[in-house]
Amino acid sequence: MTNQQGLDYTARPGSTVSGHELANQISQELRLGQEVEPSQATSAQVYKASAAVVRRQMVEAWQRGQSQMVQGHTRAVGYLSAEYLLGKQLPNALLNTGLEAPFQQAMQELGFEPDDIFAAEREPGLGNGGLGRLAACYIDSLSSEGVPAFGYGIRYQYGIFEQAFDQEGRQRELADTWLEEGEPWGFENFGRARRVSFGGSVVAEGDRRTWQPDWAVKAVPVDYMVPGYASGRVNTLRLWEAKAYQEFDLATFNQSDYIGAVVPKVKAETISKVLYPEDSTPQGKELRLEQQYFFVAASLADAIATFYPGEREPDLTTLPSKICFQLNDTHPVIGIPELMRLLMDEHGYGWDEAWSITTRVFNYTCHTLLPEALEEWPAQLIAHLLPRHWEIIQEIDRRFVADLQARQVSDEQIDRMRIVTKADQPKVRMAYLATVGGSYVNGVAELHSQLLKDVTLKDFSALFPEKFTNVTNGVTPRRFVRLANPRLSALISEGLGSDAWLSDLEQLKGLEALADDPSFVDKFIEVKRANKADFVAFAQRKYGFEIDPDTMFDSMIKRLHEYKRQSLKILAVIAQYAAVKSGQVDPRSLVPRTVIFGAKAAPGYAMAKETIQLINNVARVVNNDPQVAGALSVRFPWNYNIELAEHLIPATELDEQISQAGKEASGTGNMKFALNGSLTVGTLDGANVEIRSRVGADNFFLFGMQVEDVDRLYSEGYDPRAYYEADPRLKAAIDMVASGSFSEGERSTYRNLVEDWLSKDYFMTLADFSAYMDIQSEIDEAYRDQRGWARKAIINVANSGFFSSDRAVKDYLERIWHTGPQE
Ligand code: B1N
Repeated sequence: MTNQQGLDYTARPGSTVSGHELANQISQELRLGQEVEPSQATSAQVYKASAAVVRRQMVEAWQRGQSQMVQGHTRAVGYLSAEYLLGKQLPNALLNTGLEAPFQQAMQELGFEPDDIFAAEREPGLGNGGLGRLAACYIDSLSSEGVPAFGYGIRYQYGIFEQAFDQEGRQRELADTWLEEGEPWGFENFGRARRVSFGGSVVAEGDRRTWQPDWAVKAVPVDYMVPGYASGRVNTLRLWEAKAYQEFDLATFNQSDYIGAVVPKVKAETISKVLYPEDSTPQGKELRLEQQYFFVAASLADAIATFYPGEREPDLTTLPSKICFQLNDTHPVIGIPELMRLLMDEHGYGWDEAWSITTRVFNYTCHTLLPEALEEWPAQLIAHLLPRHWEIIQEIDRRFVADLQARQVSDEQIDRMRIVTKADQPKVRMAYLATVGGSYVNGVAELHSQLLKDVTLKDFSALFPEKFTNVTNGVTPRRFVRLANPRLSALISEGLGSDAWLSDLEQLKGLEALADDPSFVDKFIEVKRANKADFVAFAQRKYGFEIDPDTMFDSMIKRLHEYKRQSLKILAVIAQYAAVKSGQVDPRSLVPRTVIFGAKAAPGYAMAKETIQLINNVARVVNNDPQVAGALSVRFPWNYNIELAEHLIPATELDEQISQAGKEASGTGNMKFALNGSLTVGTLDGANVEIRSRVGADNFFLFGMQVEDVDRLYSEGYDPRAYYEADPRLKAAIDMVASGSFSEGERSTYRNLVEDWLSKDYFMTLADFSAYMDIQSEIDEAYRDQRGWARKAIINVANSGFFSSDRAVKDYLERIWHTGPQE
């Protein structure tokens, strides 16, 4: 039996194991590996044993895939990403390897509840948000499509911080101690450790220049298996951990400097200690550059060692036929000068040959439009940390400028395009380096790619149009539909007659016809109702919330950022509340809603943190006011992560995607919601544009200014106060915040927010407010017709197959990587 990629279904690693056999293996693992009798084992112990057993089931396929990759002739993909937001591994590994049913049986036999076992896993939160989750979806799809691939990244000891709220509703950050009790999936592969060096100087020997670094760390790979869904392929996610060469300096210790003796170790291990918690706004910190170079240098050396095993003088002119590297945003771009250095200084190639190889193996994905989010490193910092790379970057820049001059580009334009800025304190523009040093540059949604060409990288796209392309993001339907929403999945399979949609998501189109089948609509409504009930129970258990299941679940889950405009949502809630309090609106006339937020703010982002505090306090006031009881409540479950997303998305009816037009590169939550039968209220931004055009304008709640409107208003001069004066609903809402209604009378608590709204409002929240309130009334009207709403939701599901990460990966294969499944 083969699937649509022509791969052998029966090659699923675990497909031949029975439940009873699996139970025996888990029992054995408990007894021999953990010295506990199965009947006495805790959930955590059973989880750990199960992971070990499942992992063992994959080893053979993993090794087979590795040797086929090295011996075969299919170009592999090396995905270079500083972030992987993986989520829990056990349920996903069971599904992809075909071990789900045997595992259920095994747990029954051993007397455990699978959900209790899954609950014991700590999720690896090695990413901030969409960018990191996208990397996780892509490695899943690469394996599922049978493509030989590596994910390369960093095994942070502490992932994205754990969020808590204090008494005042302010965010508190706690360390994410996910490795506290060990972790059963990663395999520390000491045999493949690499030396990564820093600092020092460059010395000339004849016409050769060599780097003499002054310190180095050991990069130890921790390997994770990435099983494809029903593909039989298991790829590797290789996350590097930094270790000291000198664990302990005995000479220093002997001088009684006990602390001094461990300083080198601490310094080395700091590199992979913690994930930077900034999303979309990188801070130019030295440690961050150390992290970037650390994982990229180790990965490039590892890839060369993998494809030219044991070769002292490999023919690296063949490297582009072996592997290509995708740069996930600018974070790994230091890999371009690093490969140049390897080729020239360590393997003796000349500049031109090295450049020809380098520019054919790298490609760059840009994930942003915010100018402040494009990384620029102070030249001084690079020169200090990586002196040889700094020379190479200058030479790339020099040659690039010469090339531009030869093309008769004006001096003014050349200055705009320089990789190294002309200034007293020059900077290296990493996005430009990536554009010049690779073959392709892609944006992550149609609109975003267009704006990259028209605005952000305009000069480059004018001169090198063939480099620019688009790949609209996608999400894996295995984790975000099949595992997160088993009820809907069963209904889809029933409707379509099979579960083949899980590896060919465009098949969802077949559901469209069922949107007018009353019995299917009934079942769909029943699925959503049951998912809502599940979420109510989950939120009660985990957060102590009392949520009324007979309200509309209206969710906004994403990083807290001004451009995403959580403040627009909370202002609308306040306006609604104010209208009830002032007697203008009868609460019984409202469609009852539960408004749910999930968001972490970067710890140093004051405005975002103030917004979190405001949301928490609006929740406190509104939820305790009997006047709106049953009509409006606000919930802010803390520590939004993959697990919460997996519970909330299937239960949501209305999804908020309300960023200022032209600011959200793509969004991927929007795709997950549409696939799970929520309707979107959104601006024409990022992938919203493509979602709306696929599901149809009637099935999407569009509002607000478009990119051109935003540009026009900026150039005309934007005055937010005029909007405050013009819409009494807005005025009432802001006045309520300013007067201390959500701070026990204290007027200064939200001063920064209020001042910003009235005087700057860079993302034009106030300008879009009226349109947003109006669309919410339309949404209420639509929701009153429950069958009509369900019909729209079904049409959303049916037309969202395009947003599978399998499709996105196939686009990359065709447009950028020029490779495919292992032959
Ligand atoms: O990448 C996602 C997109 O869907 C989102 O629209 C986009 O905002 C997100 C620096 C970033 N862009 N840039 C980042 C993350 C961490 C960091 O340190 C930048 N994240 C995005 C996937 O394409």
